[in-house]
This record gives sequence, C-alpha cells and structure tokens, in this order.
Amino acid sequence: MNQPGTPIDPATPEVLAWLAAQTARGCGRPSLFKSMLDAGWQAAVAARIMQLTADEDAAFGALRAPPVVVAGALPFASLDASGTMVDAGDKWVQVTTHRQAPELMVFANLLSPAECNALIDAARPRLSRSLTVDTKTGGEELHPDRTSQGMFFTRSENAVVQRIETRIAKLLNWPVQNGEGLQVLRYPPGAQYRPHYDYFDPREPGTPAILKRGGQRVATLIMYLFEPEAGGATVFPDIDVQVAPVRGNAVFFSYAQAHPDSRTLHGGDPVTAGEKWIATKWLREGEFV
Ligand code: PD2
Ligand code: ZN
Repeated sequence: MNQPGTPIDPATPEVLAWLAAQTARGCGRPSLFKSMLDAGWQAAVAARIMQLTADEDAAFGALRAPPVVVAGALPFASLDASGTMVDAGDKWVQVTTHRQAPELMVFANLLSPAECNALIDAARPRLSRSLTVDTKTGGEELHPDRTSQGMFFTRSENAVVQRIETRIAKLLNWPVQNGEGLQVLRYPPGAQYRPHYDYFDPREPGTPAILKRGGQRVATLIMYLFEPEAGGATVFPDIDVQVAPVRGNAVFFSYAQAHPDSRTLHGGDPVTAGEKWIATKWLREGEFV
C-alpha cells in the first residue's frame, strides 16, 4: 500500500502489464475492474488506471465497494416528552420540523439576535471569497459553486463562539472537540451555494489527507444569522425539504454514509434581495485537530 500523500503514479508497468495480460486472456472490462477492487484498489484509482469512460464509470457503479458507513453513533438531538423541545444546556430550544432518513431538524431561536450580531460583527472584517476543500489535494480552492464570502473562526476563539459551541455540543450530544471551527458566510444578492454533499467523497484522492483531521463529517448545523429579503432558502432536493433562512433558526442533518444514499444533497438558493448570513458547524467522527 502507498503511504498517504506519496505522489506516485499508481499505473506502474507491472499493473499495466497485468491489465494487458488479463485482457489478452479475454477478461472483460467489468470483471477486470471488479478484480482490481477485490485486490484492494480504491475505485477511483482503479477507474483512473483503467481509463474508464464516463459510460463505463456509470455502468460499473454497482461493482464499487458498498457505501462507507460511519461506525458508531451520530450526533442527535434528544426530544423531551412533548416531542418538541430539546435541552441545549443554557436554554431549551424548540424543534419546528423533524424528519427521518435523513435525520433532519429545524430549531427555532437557537441563537439570540445579539449572538447573530456578534458573529457577524466579528466575521465581517475577515471575509474573503469562499473556499472549499479541494478533494483532489486536501487543500483549499476557490469554488465556482459557492459565490458567497466567508471566514472560519477557530474553535473557542472568543466568548460568544465558545458559548455557541458549548450549546451545540449539548444540543446534539457531540463533543466540542469533534467540531470544526464555525464558518461564517455572507451571500450578497445573486449569491448561492449549488447543491452538494458536505461529507468528503471517499473516491477522491485528497480525501485520506482530509480525514486525518478527525475523520469524516457526520453532521451539519447551518445557523441563520441574517435574513435576506427574498430567496436564500436551504433546499434538500432528494427529500423535497426547503428551510427558510429565519434569523436565529438553524437546520441540522446527519449522514451515516459518505454516499448519495444518505439523501443529504443540499444547496443554498440564490438570494434575490437583501443579504443572507449563516454560520455552519460541521461535526466530525473524531476529534478535529
Ligand atoms: O447557506 C445555505 O443555505 C447552505 C446550503 C448548503 C449552506 C451550506 N450548504 C453549508 O454551509 O454547507
Ligand atoms: Zn453544505
């Protein structure tokens, strides 16, 4: 096995010779791909070595390893006896929407107006055009799917951030240390966040490097800090859910599988008037360092 991060070309002469020999024996392309997976090759690497066409890639999908299922528990909110309230430590929070498969909740007034303002004021001077994690390298890149501006707080960076992180940890039964730093995004008019998954695609070559900092993402909490005058809903096309960006409210969803079967495809609709501000907390399997 290659050491993670070692930039070597996996298509060694030995592998290419083996592929040629199998082909000469009459072994078909699907069987060849399956043999590589059985021998422990990652699907994305095998696909690259075999130079699969887009059609083959789609057709061989069923041969790939089953979705990566995150072992162990997931973040979750424990409802009280009424089924509508959750204890978040320093306050009780009302659940206005609750769905399963995927687990999804909308919380009302998770943040106070003063907390929303404090995050915006601290974030504003540090905004820059949003980056996303580059799944090819594990670094960061400017991404055309995200036309907002953003910044990251470090964990516990100031008193308000610390208070909110402690509240989220209690709300979702998940250790503070397993959370990434809060990300704040500002969407000016016209900005949007095209539909995507928040987990890191196991087939991407940069994913092993990303996962070293606490494993997979297993849940997302998007908190609305400032309401646009129009547009800006968070949408989940696979489950036909739209969440209005109401100031202080938040939407939570978890994903046990780093796979589209999680049905957690989601995006931010374009803001059509005014500005939208959010803070996102992504939760990892393990301690985020
Ligand atoms: O701002 C949103 O509605 C949004 C949509 C999709 C935020 C995120 N993803 C995110 O922060 O991951
Ligand atoms: Zn997202």
